[in-house]
Amino acid sequence: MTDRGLGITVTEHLLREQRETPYATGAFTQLLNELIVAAKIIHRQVSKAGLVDIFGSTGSENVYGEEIQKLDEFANRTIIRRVIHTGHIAAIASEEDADIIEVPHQYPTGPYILLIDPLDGSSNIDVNANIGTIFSIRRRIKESGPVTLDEILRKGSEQIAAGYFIYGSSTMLVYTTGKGVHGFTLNPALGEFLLSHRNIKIPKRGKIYSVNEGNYYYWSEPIRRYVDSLKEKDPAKGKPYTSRYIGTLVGDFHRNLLKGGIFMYPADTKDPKKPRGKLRLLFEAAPLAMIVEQAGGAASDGHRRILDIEPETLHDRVPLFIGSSEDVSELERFLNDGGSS
Ligand code: P6P
Repeated sequence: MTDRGLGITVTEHLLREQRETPYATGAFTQLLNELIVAAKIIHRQVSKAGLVDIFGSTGSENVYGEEIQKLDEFANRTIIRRVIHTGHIAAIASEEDADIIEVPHQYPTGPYILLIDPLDGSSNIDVNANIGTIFSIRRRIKESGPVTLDEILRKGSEQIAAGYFIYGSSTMLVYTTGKGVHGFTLNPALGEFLLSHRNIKIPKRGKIYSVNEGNYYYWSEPIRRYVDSLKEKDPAKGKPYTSRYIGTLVGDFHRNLLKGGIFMYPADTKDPKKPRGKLRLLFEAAPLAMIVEQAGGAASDGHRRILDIEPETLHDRVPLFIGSSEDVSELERFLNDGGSS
């Protein structure tokens, strides 16, 4: 069956994928639909954040010592409330919660574990810049009983689906179930996510690099040499590259996914709080790594494929280099071969 291109709703697309998946029970489709409802509710709050008292901080902090913004908390609660009663999940893990969120006994459970970064880029909420929601879906290892940490601390290659919602000039859903990457744009008049980017493929090499250059002196020497090399004139490699940095991972990742380029959050050699960088393996790096590889790109911690890394704790951080495959490979050569371009 061929796509009818623009105009196909995400629900139609999900049902088609479900029909093409042997033994699909529809549970995954229903779970993704609940995430879509949650995103529409979050979109509504984000789009009026400037008008109601939803800005600002709650005065409390998350496990990373970061101030929890009111929209963060709202997004976290909204997603949990929408999916916790569906009967398709065994547990939820959220970047905003220290421990695994169990399904209350009064609700049925299912085979999936949902991991969420409910509102990525919350520091940008107050300035109306892109923010997003990242999700990852895994199948539990055990048949029944409470989900244990060892069922979650597993390689990203075991994810069965990953995606994000980006709240910006328009609200989009980008997701993969391992059969390519597809983008859907919310038509606010219809309240429907419509297929707008079928089978996204990231260019093999880009001309954009995204990194917080304010941390330059905290990077290792090879990383500094790599970023410096992007600024030198080398027309054969389309250099100098353009620097683009929103400060919201979903926003920077999404632009580079469509246009090509590399996003970097290196380890901080001088901040004991960020020896492995700032970004979270389970809630940010692994889901985006699944998406970028499905789109033909690459994601690495500088030495290892992100999807091969086994977490030690629920909130592990990891250095992240993600985007066009040739750009990530060049970065790795600087790190591993002493900086040859
Ligand atoms: P910095 C947002 O707080 C976030 O977690 C990611 O969305 C973003 O890529 C990164 O932090 C930005 O961090 O240190 O550059 O402000």
